[in-house]
Amino acid sequence: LTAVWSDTCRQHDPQAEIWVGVRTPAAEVPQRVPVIRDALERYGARLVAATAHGDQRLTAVHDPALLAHLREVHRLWQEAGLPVEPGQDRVVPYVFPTAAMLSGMPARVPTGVHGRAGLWCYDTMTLVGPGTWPAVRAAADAALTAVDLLGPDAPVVYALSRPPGHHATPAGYGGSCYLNNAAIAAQALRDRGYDRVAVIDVDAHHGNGTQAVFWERPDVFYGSVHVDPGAGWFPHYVGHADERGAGAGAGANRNLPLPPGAGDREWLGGVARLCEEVQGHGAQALVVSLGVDAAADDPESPLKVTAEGYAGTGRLLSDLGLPTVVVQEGGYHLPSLGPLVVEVLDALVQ
Ligand code: SP5
Ligand code: ZN
Repeated sequence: LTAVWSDTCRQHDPQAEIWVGVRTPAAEVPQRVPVIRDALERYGARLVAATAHGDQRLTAVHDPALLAHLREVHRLWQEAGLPVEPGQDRVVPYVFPTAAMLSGMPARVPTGVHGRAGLWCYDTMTLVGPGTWPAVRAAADAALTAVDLLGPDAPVVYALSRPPGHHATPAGYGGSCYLNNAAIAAQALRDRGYDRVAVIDVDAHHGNGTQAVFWERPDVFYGSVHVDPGAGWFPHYVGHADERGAGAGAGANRNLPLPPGAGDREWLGGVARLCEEVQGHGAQALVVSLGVDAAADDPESPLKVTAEGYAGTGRLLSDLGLPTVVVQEGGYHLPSLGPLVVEVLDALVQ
């Protein structure tokens, strides 16, 4: 197994998330990087350092203005002298343009960074600090390096991308995600000459960002199994079963929401169905958005997938026999995070 990582991914330290108005300790912590890295090392993976890639690979998926905003916002926030509580020097928007945009009236982009921050961010859980941009950039570079390394002698390559990416839309960050590492990898595979690519998302949450990127695209299938957003779970607004893509992409999107409390049987049934759809789509390469936050002991989802369920997930993905780039998404229970990632990867490389 080839695994790409970057120590720079540890530099992002959000410290907290503001959830329903309450500052709570962050679940998406820097320690996730060494925890997963150590498990890969014990497993005997070949660890490769991520290499730098140009911005064109990112702007193939994202609005260049989102990149510019993420690169600069923390510095502008500091320069504006906005009030911060001691030791909590993080960007959190307080006003969002949603209602103004939906009104149909002309809405102006504010000049002040405290007004403008909500234009690019859709929640209060996704904080930006001084190390956020280098880490976000390194996470995308890890995914792109995994695409580079994919080949006959490395048919499965894993990218330890952190912070995660699947909630990041073309022009909006949220859900602890800033740039969409999996979508960037899928587009890079398209550009490498794979005419049809599939993304299978097994994070506990729906990948609204990846779905948005490929919504009208027939060449990139997106399929996800996740906790039902209609039952009150993030990302709340999308991820329902009737969302099938639009325009030329109609039919190339499949959501399989599960009720809270669902375990291995329902989960593996969903993964198996996504694999069938990927075969029907005629995909020549696969990206797996691998979150392990559907685990029974994970604090961020009510799903109850076991270690055996994750091994079964890896076996189903392996049976597709496709060149596969695996990109890390969620997974927040630090004691089981590394072992569960290895469960999936070990089954996948067989
Ligand atoms: C990539 C990914 O898994 N993103 C997850 C985003 C969903 N987070 C939802 C947060 C729900 C409230 N969490 C509060 C728990 C206390 N830390
Ligand atoms: Zn998740």
